Amino acid sequence: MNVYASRVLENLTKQHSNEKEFLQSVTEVFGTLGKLLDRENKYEKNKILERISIPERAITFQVPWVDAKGEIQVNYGYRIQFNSAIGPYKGGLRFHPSVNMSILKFLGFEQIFKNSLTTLPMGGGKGGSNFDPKGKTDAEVMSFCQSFMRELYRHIGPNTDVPAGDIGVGGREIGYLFGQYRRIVNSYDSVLTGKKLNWGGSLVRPEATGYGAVYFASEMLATRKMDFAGRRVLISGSGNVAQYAAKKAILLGAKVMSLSDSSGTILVEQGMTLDQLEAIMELKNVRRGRLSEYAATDKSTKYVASERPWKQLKTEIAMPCATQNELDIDDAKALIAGGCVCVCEGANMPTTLEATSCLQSNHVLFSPGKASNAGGVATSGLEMSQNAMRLSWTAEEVDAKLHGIMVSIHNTAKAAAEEFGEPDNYVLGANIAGFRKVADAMIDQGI
Ligand code: NDP
Ligand code: 2IT
Repeated sequence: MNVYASRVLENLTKQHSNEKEFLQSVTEVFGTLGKLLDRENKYEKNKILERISIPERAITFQVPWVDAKGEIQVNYGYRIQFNSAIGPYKGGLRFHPSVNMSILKFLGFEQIFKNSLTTLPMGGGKGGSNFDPKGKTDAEVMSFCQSFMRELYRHIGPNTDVPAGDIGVGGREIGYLFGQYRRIVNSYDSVLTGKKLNWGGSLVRPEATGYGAVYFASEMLATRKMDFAGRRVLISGSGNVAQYAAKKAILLGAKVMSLSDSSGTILVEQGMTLDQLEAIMELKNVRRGRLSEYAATDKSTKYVASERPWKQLKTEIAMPCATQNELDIDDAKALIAGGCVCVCEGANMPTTLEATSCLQSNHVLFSPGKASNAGGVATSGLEMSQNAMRLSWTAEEVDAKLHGIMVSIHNTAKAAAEEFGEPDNYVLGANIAGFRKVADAMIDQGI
């Protein structure tokens, strides 16, 4: 690692030794900026690494709410406003019991570079709560969301900070949050994205992250004269990103052989049909059920409890779409042994650092989430544009823009990787391209 980058990382590690995920994401980014930092000393002179790795603002608050038994519950609420050099803070809200400062700082840090890559004017932010929506009634989720927004509203705004969904936050939660914002502020602001269509949402936003990841993987595969048709694909997760990655891959003729949740993996060795996927989506999205329940009703599937997909079947393409650090070094070795040629991250930082270098040194095409899952936030940007113009584009228009953005992110990352002499290193390319734009804006704007 470059001397300047390692000095800043060392200081951060001393200050935040307990923030494991945050330090992992900074290590990944700083570890790839060496050649740029060697070439240009303006970044060190302007203390850019020191400044870009501390959130401009980190808000923590209490979220008291009343459960179905009438008991008061209290959760932690957070919003990390990481960097606003190129636009208002933008990034999702995660509701999951594992949420803490380290996880939200890693997600907010990644979001800075991801949003920069989209070509749209958005800064980086992330927020959420350790609230667990699983097993809660709609009324409990509403009570929680209203209390969360009772504090958050004063920190956000259409030109300040525009949150959206992430794990545990979908259309239902965005609805309750938006309703509460509108009531308090008395203004119909474009202050959240991922809204439902009938009150300001964008067509294709639900599909955007998964579709975008498949568009990105298609571009990587094309560099080796390959595509999705007839290829075996393993996907993890069964939420928003995984569902639509699976759908687009099936539409392109691929054999999608798995989905998973935190309890286990469902396998369909012959490849999932669109009908099977639709039934799974109905179970997950409407009835909020588990994959094990689906497997019990469909004899053509196999359910493996407590396992992730990577060691279950040989695959050519792997798409981790669940959560951070869900693909480790042993999984990477198993994928390589099984003939995998492409790992495309749909989730944020699903691959450990060790697994990433193992895949890269074995010439597996590897895309970091900040490049390949950027279609979600890019389409959030398109939702903001439509809201600002008070009009809506057709599904075809939004999908064409999303596709164009994913091709552009691929080409930008590839060009930066080539410029710095590592043509296959999409991690390096994405980090340098994403960083350069934000860092130069910070220098232009002074301290
Ligand atoms: P959802 O809540 O819709 O789905 C999450 C999925 O991941 C579920 O299948 C869930 O299983 C599984 N999962 C969550 N936490 C864990 C865990 N600790 N261990 C194992 N499995 C887990 O979330 P999304 O699909 O929206 O998000 C998935 C990933 O994609 C996240 O990393 C998110 O940050 C990232 N992402 C999302 C975007 C979006 O637009 N939604 C945009 C870009 C990235 P279970 O039901 O058992 O919890
Ligand atoms: O990680 C992400 O990019 C998201 N969860 C989507 C953020 C957004 O603002 O749409």
